[in-house]
Amino acid sequence: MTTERTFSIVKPDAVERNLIGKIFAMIEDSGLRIAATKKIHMTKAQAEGFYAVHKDRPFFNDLTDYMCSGPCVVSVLEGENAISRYRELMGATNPENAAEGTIRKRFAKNIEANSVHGSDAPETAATEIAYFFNQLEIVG
Ligand code: IDP
Repeated sequence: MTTERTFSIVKPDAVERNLIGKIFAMIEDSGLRIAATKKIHMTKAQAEGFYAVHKDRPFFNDLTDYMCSGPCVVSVLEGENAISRYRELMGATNPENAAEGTIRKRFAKNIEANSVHGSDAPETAATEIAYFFNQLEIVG
């Protein structure tokens, strides 16, 4: 059994539609714990830094515009196998392919405005958590 931390964003499309509580309820009902959370409004530069891995993709400019188009909620989630469990709870990137019962199936508007982000591996989780939180803000 491995207790892991993963990084989550409730993206601007979901915050705008007042869905923070419903998404947090799905996270907590899945057994994951919220170890840190805050509402922020990213700058374009912060969004570009966060998604730097996608800088050569055709959707990079639109994606980073969207991520700074309104506030979002960044969180650290904790639990056994938190990274893969949260990816499963989120559902596929494109909501048309997301399974029933997932956050994206329930709430995502389209492949870009897909309501949530979750880290895809331990290394990215560590980098993404450190991008937005310092150690004192995380209470497991
Ligand atoms: P993930 O969020 O499911 O891990 P990634 O492939 O890492 O998916 O893409 C990061 C984000 O970029 C997606 O969540 C989505 O917001 C956006 N994105 C991915 N593919 C496309 C696309 O083809 N068009 C527009 N936006 C996209």
